[in-house]
Amino acid sequence: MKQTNWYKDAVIYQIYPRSFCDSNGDGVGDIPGIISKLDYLKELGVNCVWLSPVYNSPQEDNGYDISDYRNIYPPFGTMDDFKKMLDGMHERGIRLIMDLVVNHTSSEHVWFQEALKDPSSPYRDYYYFKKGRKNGKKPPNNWSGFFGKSTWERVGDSDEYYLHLFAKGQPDLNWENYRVRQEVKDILKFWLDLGVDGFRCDVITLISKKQDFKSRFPSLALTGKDAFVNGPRLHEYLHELNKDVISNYDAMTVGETVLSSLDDARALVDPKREELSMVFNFDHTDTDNYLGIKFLKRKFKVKRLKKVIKKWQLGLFNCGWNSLFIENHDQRRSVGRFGTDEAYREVGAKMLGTLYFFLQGTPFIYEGQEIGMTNAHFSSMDEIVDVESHDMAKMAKANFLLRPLINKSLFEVSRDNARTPMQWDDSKNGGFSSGTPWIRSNSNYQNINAKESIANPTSIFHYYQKLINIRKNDNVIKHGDYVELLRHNRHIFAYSRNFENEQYVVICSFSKKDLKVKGIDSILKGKLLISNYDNPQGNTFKPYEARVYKLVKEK
Ligand code: TEU
Repeated sequence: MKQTNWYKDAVIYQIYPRSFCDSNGDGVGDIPGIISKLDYLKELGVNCVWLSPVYNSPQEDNGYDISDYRNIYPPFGTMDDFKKMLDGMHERGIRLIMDLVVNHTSSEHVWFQEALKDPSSPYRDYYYFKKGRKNGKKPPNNWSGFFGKSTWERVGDSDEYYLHLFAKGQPDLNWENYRVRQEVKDILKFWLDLGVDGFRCDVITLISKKQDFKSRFPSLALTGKDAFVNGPRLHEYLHELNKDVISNYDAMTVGETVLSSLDDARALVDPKREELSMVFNFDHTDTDNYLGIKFLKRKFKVKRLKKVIKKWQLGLFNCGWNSLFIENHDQRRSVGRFGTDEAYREVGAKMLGTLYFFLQGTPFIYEGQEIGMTNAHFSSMDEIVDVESHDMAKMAKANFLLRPLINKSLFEVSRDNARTPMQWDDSKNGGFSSGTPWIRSNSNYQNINAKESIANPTSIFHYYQKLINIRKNDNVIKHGDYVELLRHNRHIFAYSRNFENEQYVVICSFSKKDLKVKGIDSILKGKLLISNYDNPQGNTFKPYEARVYKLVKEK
């Protein structure tokens, strides 16, 4: 099948179904709710949706724990609803990529249930069961997982444990077993044959593990990661999926590649190797923490952001393709983040949008980002549902060294900040549900909601609409090179994109004060493509001002 690389022209909207739109008043978003909002997505202008998991699941991790890969979680709807939604998207020129969670299943998946019931069942080898140390009193090794605790859970009072890099209801699949790989390929085929256009591959860099299962030197987080991140057979497995399934369709894959370096990423997306179409890198989300640990918050600095953006823009130029994002369901909201201030919500959101939309790659927008939804400002653990936050809170209780660090930042960095219900209008619960939402709505829905944003021509929504429009068939954004400008300026992030005789110059201020920017006089002569203020004042930039100029060079 010919690969058209359509994803390079896509703007992708992420839907977190639980929080998007509830059609039946049970407090949980659902697929009929999504169907009712397809015209909204069309109006925004996106041409692809990434749907977070809708498969059957006990929802310990809101669907990232799948118990049946071929059926829909009943509160979200039915397979018929799903097909209706897919058709509705395709009719509107919107593609759909599914979340593929195959590093682990739910512990309620029939494979795991069979494996538990009978140690001699072939399903036992679908997972990692290992004998504990000290006659089973201690886990097989000292590895610690993504939610802070040991990666091992004891099986009843036997001496065996099973591996789980995330919550204990998410046992890791054993990809060494060719039958597991066959099962995964069958799942991919099932959804592609239904007409989906690709997959966002959850924690795909964790699927291959070193097989020694020995303890490692303890570290503050993720002890043992050299054994389970970017494991020895990762590339082989991805190539196998691509060769046997993906390449038979015009489908794309974007890997969630936690802890991957630029070199790892280059190999993963190198078209010649036939592995993934794109990867998500997280370097920019670590510009406001220490050691890549989000609980260890650190003051944001523009220069750190400049450095990582440049690294990835140059690093994948002509040899790969970036995915671009500032929010998702695991990150807190970008309003008030990355050097912006919630008090300057509108200009700040538009500035960040400008900054990443002119980069090379495929931009993603997370539901609510396009209307400038804000963090939830939680004040009690009772308001928080997320398993990661609760696991972290437990760890804080148990570890007096980490306690002050975690407690200090937990409310602020909890993933639930991004999971409060989508704010559609100023009615009860922001129009998300007529019942009681599964998680509380953000109290500011009366002012911040989609209805208001659509009615207001200068809203963040309309700004995003413009950004999306500019990208359509734009060669400079798609093919141009990246040149960093004003490198030493601590408040201005500026770069140019250059293609043939055209140049775009993006200038973004991260200052709350008016700022005179030196050295841009020749740029100011260009045509202003977009700006978040009405009347730009020469070389004076207002708080969080963003401008993009187009210059045409004489041939
Ligand atoms: O996330 C993987 C992942 O690395 C995150 O858990 C990350 O460490 C954390 O959220 C940062 O705060 C994916 C999914 O996006 C996430 O929602 C799931 O919980 C996780 O995998 C397990 O499937």
